[in-house]
Amino acid sequence: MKRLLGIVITVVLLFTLVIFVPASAADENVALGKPVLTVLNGGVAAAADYWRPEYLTDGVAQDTTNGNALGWAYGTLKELGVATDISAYIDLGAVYSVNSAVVVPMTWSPAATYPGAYEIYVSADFNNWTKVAEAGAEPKEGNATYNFDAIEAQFVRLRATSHNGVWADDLFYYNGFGDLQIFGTKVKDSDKALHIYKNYTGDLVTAPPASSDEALGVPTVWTGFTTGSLEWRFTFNTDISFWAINFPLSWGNYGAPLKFKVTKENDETVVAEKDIVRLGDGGFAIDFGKTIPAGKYVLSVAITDDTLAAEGQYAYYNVIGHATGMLDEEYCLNTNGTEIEEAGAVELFSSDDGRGFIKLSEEAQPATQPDTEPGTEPGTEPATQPETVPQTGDAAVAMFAVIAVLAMGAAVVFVKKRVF
Ligand SMILES: [Ca+2]
Repeated sequence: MKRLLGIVITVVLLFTLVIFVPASAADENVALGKPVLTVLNGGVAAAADYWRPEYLTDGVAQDTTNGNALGWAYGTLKELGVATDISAYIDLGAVYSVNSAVVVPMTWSPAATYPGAYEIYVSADFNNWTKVAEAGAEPKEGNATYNFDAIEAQFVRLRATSHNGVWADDLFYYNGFGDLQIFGTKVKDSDKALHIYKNYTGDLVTAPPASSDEALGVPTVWTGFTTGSLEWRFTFNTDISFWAINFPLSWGNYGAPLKFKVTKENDETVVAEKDIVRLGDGGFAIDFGKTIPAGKYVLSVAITDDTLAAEGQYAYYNVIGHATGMLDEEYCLNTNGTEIEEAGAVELFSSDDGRGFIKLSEEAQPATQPDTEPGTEPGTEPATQPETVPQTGDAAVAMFAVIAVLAMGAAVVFVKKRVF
């Protein structure tokens, strides 16, 4: 591992430092240091500390003083093609008049890690989004600057829609960004924020699940194993609207097809649904592409393939991990078939202030936010387009191996520990 780390550091030193230039003297990078929340639809985070979401707003292509801060990156299954739907949301923390965005490519491996197609949206309320920039799938060298008519915004969404097709290993395409900078001036303070509401008050229990209750000691929610149902149903009540459901701790095998469905608790009306293919272990968020109003709901997580493995159990499984301080049955009901299960750790992403999970017996609040498809505004054409200079880098080849090892390492360790 030291040798691999050496390669990383060498590459970092070789290909370094893109420093930005503000759009105008009066404007500053208002995204600098601001919190980033990512939603990997069908994707997996690059499994190493080199590619963390917060490196998207640390102000530089890569932080060489930190050694490892290469940017934000993730992968999606190669067999699904280069199209992807991955978003990073930035909360600017106040309302700013913004007029320029700068996308800084990741630079530790020229060409290979330049971002593919993306779109940038801004919003004042997290419901109505205006597209201010977009770019094609070609790898983009150098900073891409987008100037647009000044608009008041607190939230920024960077949505990646394709990989550049260069950065890959046997299983995954990878995509990454060195930095996203938003320039503007402050208009006013805001009491809104991107919130994460949890159905637990303690810490995630990260020990991997075992196959029997005796060995368990760690309550988890299983879907699709040797026994039980292929569907887990989670009934909950909220006083806030939410736009994504996050499972911060989860295990699932490669290729497991899952359907997520949110229905109203009282009349089974489908409010939102989404299909994904699991790519391996790791937490993940489901972005339903709309804001779901406060209310009482049933979340169904179902494996849609009941194929059996040679040993007789279901071929696919999905596990939702546990945490300490779980809310009890007054707040959340968990059923797997007819069995009452332990609660899985669930988080709601919201821009509302509220209590989050409330007792099932409480009267649900009326909708506080309209249903809005993100990015449906006509948007503003970008004033400039990035230049395209495709390149190849031999150093990238070594890094592909490193990333593949890191990404798959956790899954391999887990599988070895499992007893089916
Ligand atoms: Ca950065």
